[in-house]
Amino acid sequence: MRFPEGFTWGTATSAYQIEGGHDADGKGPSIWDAFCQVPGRVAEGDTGQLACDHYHRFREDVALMASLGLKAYRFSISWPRVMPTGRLEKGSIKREGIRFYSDLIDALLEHGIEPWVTLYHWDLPLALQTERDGWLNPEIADDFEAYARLCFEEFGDRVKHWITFNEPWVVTILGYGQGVFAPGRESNVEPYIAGHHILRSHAKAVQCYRSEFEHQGGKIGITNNCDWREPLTDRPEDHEAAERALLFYLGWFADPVFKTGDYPEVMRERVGDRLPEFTDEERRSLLGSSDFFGLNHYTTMFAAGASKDGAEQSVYGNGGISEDQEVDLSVDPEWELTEFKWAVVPWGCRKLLKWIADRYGSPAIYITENGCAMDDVVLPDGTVDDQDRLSFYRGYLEACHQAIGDGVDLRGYFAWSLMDNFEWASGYKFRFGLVHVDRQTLKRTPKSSALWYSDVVRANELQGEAPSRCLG
Ligand code: PNW
Repeated sequence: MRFPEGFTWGTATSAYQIEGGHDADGKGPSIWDAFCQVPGRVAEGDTGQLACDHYHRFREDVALMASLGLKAYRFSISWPRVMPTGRLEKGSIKREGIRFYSDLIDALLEHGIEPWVTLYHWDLPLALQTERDGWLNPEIADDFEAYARLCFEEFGDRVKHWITFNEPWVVTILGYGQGVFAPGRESNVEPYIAGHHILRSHAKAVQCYRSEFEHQGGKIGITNNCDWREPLTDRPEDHEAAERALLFYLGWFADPVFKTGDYPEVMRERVGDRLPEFTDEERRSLLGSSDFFGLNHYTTMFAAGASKDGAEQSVYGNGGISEDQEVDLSVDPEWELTEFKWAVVPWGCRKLLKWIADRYGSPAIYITENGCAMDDVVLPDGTVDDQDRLSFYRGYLEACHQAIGDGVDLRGYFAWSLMDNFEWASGYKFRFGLVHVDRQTLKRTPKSSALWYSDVVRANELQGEAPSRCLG
């Protein structure tokens, strides 16, 4: 099984999950620094204060990436590390923070690893939350644009792939709807407002990049997350429920950018006044505002038309504001579960890719995250023989390959994650990494699946010379 020439192979991380150095060199606090201090919000009272200490040890980590044969590395910039207050004010830019990312980018390029940079992976500067209501404030679009411009200016000579936002759905539903992620708010109105201003902020940053930095010759886009929703039965109401669930999950953020410049009709009908309206100019600037379709995909659930006693079975509830969707979700008890309780269903990945290609006119898709949490059983030699993760990656990469066979324009795949890290409200309990991180000593050791994954990468590089080492 061979992937198309030029297919991008990488891993992904995010700043707060790996960097540590939470107050190093004048970094400002983020909403996640604060959220971790609220008793009970994060398992075991864990925080990202030290995390993988990547801020101090990034050169070792880049060497690990090189040893895995990675061609691309997706990471995020911590906004409060480069702009501690989040706003462009006199003296508000931290040169030390900029220096860190600049050195990281140089180290990657020296190893032939292409940097893919996410501007917002959830660590909002705390002052923007406490003083200005975070993503609920329309003016945040100007602050985000100023921050994005700074990044383009400082790093755009070397960074050719930008992602404005990681997973607006998580920011809004988990951060403003269910309150399980920072800033910890619970509402059935605020997610739609926050989502609205995230989309406006995205469009502004893209406009800025395209009008002022065209000469840098890079690409810019947005990454959304979506699980697959399979109709529970052949009943029409279950088919409608599955489609509705996908539109509330992914269509919410993807239709405005890739299809119509506006929210899906079914959301307008069901959410009514709680769903804000775009101006004509905003619609125009949103439509076409992504050079590629970034997708984070993890799992699959069945969807059925809602019954009153509908069960919620996912870790984070049913994938949106449930009363607005009226969809019951469930899983097949036969499906294998990861430690995170997300079901392993590779065919769901293939179907979702096809659904995206069909709905959005075959965009260039990059899977910017896919992976699983599995327990690490450490062997006496310090390595981890993680057969479960290995079979997860084999299954999902086969599904990706099949999707390409179905005509989907899939251009790349980033494994989540490079190494075990701070898994948000779950702290350090779950291990998503290709590299084992020993939390006592912060020693890092490749797991067996990491070696297998690097075989896939290298086999593709060899272009037909070593079929026996290829996937399948
Ligand atoms: C993503 N859901 O988060 C994030 O981009 C990563 O930072 C994170 O570590 C990874 O997936 C694993 O959790 C998600 O509830 C969190 O559907 C929750 C959901 C999806 C993605």
